[in-house]
Amino acid sequence: MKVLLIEDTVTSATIVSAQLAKLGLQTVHARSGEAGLEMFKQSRPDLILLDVIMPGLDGFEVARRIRQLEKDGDWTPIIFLTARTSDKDLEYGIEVGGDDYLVKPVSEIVLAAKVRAMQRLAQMRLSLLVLTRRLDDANRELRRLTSVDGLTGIANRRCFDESIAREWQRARRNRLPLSVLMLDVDFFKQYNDRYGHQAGDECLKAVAKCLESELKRPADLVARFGGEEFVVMLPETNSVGARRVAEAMRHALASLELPHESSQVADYVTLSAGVATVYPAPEDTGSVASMMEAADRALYQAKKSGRNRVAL
Ligand code: GH3
Ligand code: MG
Ligand code: MG
Ligand code: MG
Ligand code: MG
Repeated sequence: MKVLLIEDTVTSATIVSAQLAKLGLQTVHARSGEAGLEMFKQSRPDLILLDVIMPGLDGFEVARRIRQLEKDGDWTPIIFLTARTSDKDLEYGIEVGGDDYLVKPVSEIVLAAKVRAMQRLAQMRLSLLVLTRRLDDANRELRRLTSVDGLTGIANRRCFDESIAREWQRARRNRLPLSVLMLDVDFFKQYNDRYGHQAGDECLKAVAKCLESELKRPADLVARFGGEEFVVMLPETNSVGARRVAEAMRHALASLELPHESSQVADYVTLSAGVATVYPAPEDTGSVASMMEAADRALYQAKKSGRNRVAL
């Protein structure tokens, strides 16, 4: 533990330094408020013992400046060591940022006890910082867990719902197009029947990864909507662009040629996609739900007209 003693009177400083040395504490001594502030900046002490009456910057002003210099969450304990005995002075010392106020001369026993009290406070503060960091980590993990699909690791429905609501409002405010794709794996029930549920799960993971790798913009989002259905949000994308993305995804999955012997459209895993694009305006009364329904209807058309295709 390093102590910064700011004291203009040499005899006084010598006595306190000796007392601190007996306590096993390393002391640096500044003989003025100005020098004390410099030493504070350079040596970052664990404790400051601060005289009040000094030529130039007095102790109260030094304490005030130290508190200003400290960054958020920083704290160095300050104990005033002074000849001023009035309650008003004590009150003022605490107000400007001091943590304790001792009247000179201070006995070795009192000084030792007060130093120990500050050490205990500093320790508590450290524990609190550690706890806060753990809480932040836990919060971040919780947010991740509630927005990620457990099987595939991509966004889940909840995350999608939140994102699309936000994007819808943004699109409305800025009169920008917004597109969604509904994707559904073709004949997936047969895939499970043929290869087993475990293989089905692996297949869904591969599909998710494949779809995600087709996203180009940071604002785009692919989520697992449920079962073997996926949904893609494409902000600032018109229907031409949306269709292009849907086709790219369909093509990317087909190109993997994941074997699917029980499919009636190909001998590998394929998907069908429905595209919906809206151009909402601020006065628009439409809703996210109606856009999703439109995408779902388009998906139904894609299924009905043969699967492994994109419909608008
Ligand atoms: P279609 O081409 O019309 O979409 O036919 P389909 O068989 O894919 O559609 P259907 O909705 O009849 O069946 C979906 C199947 O997806 C049924 C269900 O067992 C399977 N499935 C849904 N979620 C999961 C999952 O998490 N893991 C696995 N392995 N299978 C799932
Ligand atoms: Mg003095
Ligand atoms: Mg389905
Ligand atoms: Mg179905
Ligand atoms: Mg399906």
